[in-house]
Amino acid sequence: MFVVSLISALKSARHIAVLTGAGISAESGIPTFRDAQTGLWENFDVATLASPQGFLSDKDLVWGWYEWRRMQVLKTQSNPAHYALARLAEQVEHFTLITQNIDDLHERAGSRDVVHLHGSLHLPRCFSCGMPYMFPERISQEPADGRRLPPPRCRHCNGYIRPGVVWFGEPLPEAEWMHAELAMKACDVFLSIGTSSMVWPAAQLPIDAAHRGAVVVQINPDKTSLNALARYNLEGKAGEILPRLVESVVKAKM
Ligand code: BV8
Ligand code: ZN
Repeated sequence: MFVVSLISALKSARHIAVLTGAGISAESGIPTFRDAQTGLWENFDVATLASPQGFLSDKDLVWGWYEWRRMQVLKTQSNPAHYALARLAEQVEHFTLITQNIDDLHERAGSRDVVHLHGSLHLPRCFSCGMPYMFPERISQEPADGRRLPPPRCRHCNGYIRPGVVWFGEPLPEAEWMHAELAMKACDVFLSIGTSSMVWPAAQLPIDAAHRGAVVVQINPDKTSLNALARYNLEGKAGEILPRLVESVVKAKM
């Protein structure tokens, strides 16, 4: 199923770095960024919705979108791809899992120290003073096609609560970015999984890893700009490929 040299590279790696994108959560039923937006958000451009300008121009639309997405995540569970990465982490001395995703499906599959480059749905904060906001225990049922929802207000300064994510045009969190760059510089193998490699600067990580001589492996059903640089392009679904790939590595280590 996998070429011997790929298994051998993974088996002998001291440090494996992984970058995941929305594609790894697709088999959990969470639509990827590139999939058509549905319902209320069908005719809105994602890059506008996921931006400070978008929020400031229509807070209820944007907050409603994130609450709809958060409900989706709360109602779903990790898939075999998430579990396979948690298992792979146990096979190697150093393992860094970097994600562009704002869901917690890696954590719920047992992955630890996940580096969230684009923040998290579960860490809302005040747009004005940055004060963290605690979601109420009771989970509201969002309608299937979504709805506008006024964001809560900050109890500290009465500002608007915003999602704890990195929007387009906003800088990535410094500590997370440094962590990701260090892993890119130190790794022997870099796995890029379920990302269209179109969002920067995250997309730069596998490119720089390849340029410094790491073995870059891409897992994606579609071709991306990384195909030209990756040493191995495994075309298919992460939930099908990753469990088999990790099983092969575990067997090779026996
Ligand atoms: C910034 C959180 C600067 C919100 C997101 C060059 C350098 C730096 C910046 C830029 C640059 N060029 C352009 C920019 C600006 C911009 C950018 O990249 N624009 C793009 C559109 C060109 N970047 C930024 O604005 C970044 N900020 O650079 O700040 C700065 C510095 C100092 C001071 C001020 C500013 C911030 C970018 C972060 C944006 N936030 N998410 C939210 O989620 O709502 S990005 C968002 O896009 C998500 O994180 C998501 O992950 C990502 C989309 O990418 P993917 O994850 O790849 O998902 P996608 O749907 O695209 O693809 C899914 C893939 O999965 C597909 O390939 C599909 O085939 C595959 N797939 C499907 N099914 C499966 C599968 N794979 C495996 N298995 C399956 N079953
Ligand atoms: Zn505040």
